[in-house]
Amino acid sequence: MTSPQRICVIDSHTAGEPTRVVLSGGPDLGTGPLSERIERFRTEHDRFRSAVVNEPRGSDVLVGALLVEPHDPTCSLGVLFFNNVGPLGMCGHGTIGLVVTLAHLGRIQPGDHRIDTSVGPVTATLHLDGSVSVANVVSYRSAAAVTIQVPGLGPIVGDVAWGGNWFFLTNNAGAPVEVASIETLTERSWKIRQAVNAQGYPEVDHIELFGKPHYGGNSRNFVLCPGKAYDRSPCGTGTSAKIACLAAAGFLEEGTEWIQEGILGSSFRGSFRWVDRSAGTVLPVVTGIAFVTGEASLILNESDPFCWGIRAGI
Ligand code: PYC
Repeated sequence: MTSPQRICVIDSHTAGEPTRVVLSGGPDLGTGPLSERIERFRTEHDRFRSAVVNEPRGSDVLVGALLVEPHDPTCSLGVLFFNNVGPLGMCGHGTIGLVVTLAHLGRIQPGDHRIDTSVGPVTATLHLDGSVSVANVVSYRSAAAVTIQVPGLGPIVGDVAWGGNWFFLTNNAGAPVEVASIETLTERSWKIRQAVNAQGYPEVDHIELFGKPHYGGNSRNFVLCPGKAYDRSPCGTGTSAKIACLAAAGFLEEGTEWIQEGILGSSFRGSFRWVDRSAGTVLPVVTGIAFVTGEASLILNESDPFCWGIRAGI
C-alpha cells in the first residue's frame, strides 16, 4: 500500500467566493509558458484538480489556485486557476485571495506583485489596509447587443466580452438580482449559456446578469460560472468584462470608479485605462478584500474510492 499524498493548502474567501491555494504537493508541470502548462494540467492531471476542489474535500463553488514558477520574467510568482469542471483563465477573486494568503504566510509585503497566469501576467497591489487591487489582463467587448434566441425564454440581447474569461452579459435578468432568486437566475443563466454557445459563441463559459444595486453601487450582478455554480462575489473577471463593455459603449470614463455589487451584496471597485481606444481595449483594475479561512493538509489515499473527488458531471 502506498502512503497517502499530502497537499498543503490555504483557504480564503473574497467577497464570499472561496479560493483554495495549493502551496505544495501539486503535480510537476515542467517549465514553459503558463498557457502550455495549463494544457498539461488539463490533459494529464485532471484527477488532481478534482481531488482538490470537488467533494468530499471541496464543493462546486470552490476555485483552486496552484502556485507555480512564473515564465514571464517580470513576474515573481505564477498561478494556475481551476474549478469544479476544469481550468479557468484568470480569476479576479482568486488573485485577491492568493495575495491575502501569501501576506498571511508572511511571504509578501504591501506593494506591487507581478503574477503570471495562463492568460498573461497581471499586477496585484497589496494595500496597507489589506485590500488588494488587480490590474487584470487587457479586456474588451467582442460583440455588442447580439440577440440570442433562448428556448423557453425568447430573445435575449447581450454583449460578449473578454475579461480574463469569456462572458455573455445581459441586463435581461428576468427576475430580481437577489438571493431569493438564485435558483431562477441559475436556471435562466444555464439556458442562456447553452443558447449562446450554440449560436456562434462557443468560447463563452460565464453568464452575467445585471440588476439594480442595493447598497449604493452602480450595479448588481449574478454570475454563473462554467460548472453551474454561481459566483458569491461580483467576479473579478466579470467586473472587468463589464467595465470593458461600459467603456466601449461610452458609459464609463477612463479613471472613473465603478462599484459592482454581487448577488450577496458584497462589492468590488473597478476602473480602467485605455490600452487602445480605437480598438476598444482596456486595462481594468479591480479592488476587493479577502479573508483566510483555513490552513490544511489534504490527504489523498488511493484506497479511498472518492480519493479523486466526486465528478458527478453536469
Ligand atoms: O473572480 O474572476 C473571478 C472569478 C471567475 C470565476 C469565479 N470567480
